[in-house]
Amino acid sequence: MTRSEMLFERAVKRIPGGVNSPVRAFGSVGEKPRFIVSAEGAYLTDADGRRYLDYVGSWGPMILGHNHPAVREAVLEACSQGLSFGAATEREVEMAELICSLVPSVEMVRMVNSGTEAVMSAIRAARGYTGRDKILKFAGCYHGHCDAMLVKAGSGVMTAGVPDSAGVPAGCTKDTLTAAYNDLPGVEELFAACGSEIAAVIVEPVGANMGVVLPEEGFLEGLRSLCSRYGSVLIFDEVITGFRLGLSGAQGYFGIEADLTTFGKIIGGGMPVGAYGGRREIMELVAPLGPVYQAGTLSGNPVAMAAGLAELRTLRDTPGFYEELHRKSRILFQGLEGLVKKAGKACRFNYIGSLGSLFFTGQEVRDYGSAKTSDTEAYAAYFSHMLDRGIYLAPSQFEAMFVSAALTEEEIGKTLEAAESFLNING
Ligand code: KE4
Repeated sequence: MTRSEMLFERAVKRIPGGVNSPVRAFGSVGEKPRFIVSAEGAYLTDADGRRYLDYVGSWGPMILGHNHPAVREAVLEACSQGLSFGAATEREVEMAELICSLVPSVEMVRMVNSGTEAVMSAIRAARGYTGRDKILKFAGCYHGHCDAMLVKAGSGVMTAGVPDSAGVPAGCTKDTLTAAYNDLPGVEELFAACGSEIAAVIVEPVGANMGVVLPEEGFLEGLRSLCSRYGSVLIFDEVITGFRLGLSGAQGYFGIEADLTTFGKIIGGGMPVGAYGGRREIMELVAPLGPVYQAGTLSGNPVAMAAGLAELRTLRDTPGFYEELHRKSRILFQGLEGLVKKAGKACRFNYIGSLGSLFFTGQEVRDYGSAKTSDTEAYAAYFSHMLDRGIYLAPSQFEAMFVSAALTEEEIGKTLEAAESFLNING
């Protein structure tokens, strides 16, 4: 029995599913989770001393690679000054100023402790600002686990949202409408019917929680113009894309400004951090300034701020950081795309910047419905094949590959070799 197996045996006795977040249980790939003890650069090391090239990167924060010296030293220095004060600190001011300087649509920002908290708070601010109740989301987009967002995918656009989790009262989802990603006509129809009741549209500007799904030409622009026309708040959930696609995230990449934006992951540099921010007239409604209540014991925690500031400043101050990250990502993604074409296997590869997904389906993947045609058993076989060769991919078809700057072309070549051996065997 491996040490990871022994640890998992203990874990399942005291932690639901043995993990503190479901995807970590490796359930959908039929493997037992590897317990990680350390990470450095592009590599994870598990409890049995096995090293893996990491394409999860803690689900996004590790864009610089693991244990980056600038982040580590900033955290150690902050720790030496005390871990938490429950009081205002300079680092929070610096973080707010930095985010506002990098994302033009963000005039004010509030720190929280997770992406879920950022989304929950942004929705409340949008409802407080508009005095409306309805929220429109898209099937296949994940915005954390606040009740209003746990809505059965694909529930009729016009009908009240049906909870997609036990323990969520129907009342919490009745005002959540769901449309199909990239289906602008469907959204236009919905706005025509009840646009005056819609407080906000929340969208992942690049879908990354159904695998990677790109917005089609005109989709985001259409959401922007509909929200402006009907006085609804456009919320870009940039928990993944924020500072991943570039210093101004997806809004900079696509040239579309959101009214509110949610952040997480990279802004914490690996520590628990989320944030929401946007137009001053909306954010000024947030307590203690206005009537929209939101609070948090550890929000803006000085150690977490130190980690996030070090990461964001490194991204901002490293000349050509994103160009190089995207150059290496293209080598990997175009290499994988070429392999699936050569193997003739029913596969599709979607990618943008340093995010990508291999789908085991012959269909173009443009929304949740098409993503769900993917053969998840084939993905599980691919995952295990790669894991056995020291390549650590997302343990689910419906997640993304996250490329970090620590990856070298040699390691990308090793990844492509491992993928080629799978596709040749299973082509
Ligand atoms: P957290 O509450 O997990 O920090 O963030 C929720 C969230 C919000 N918005 C988007 C676009 C997200 O992707 C997430 C969380 N992402 C997942 C990965 N797909 C986190 C991994 C996990 O759940 O363990």
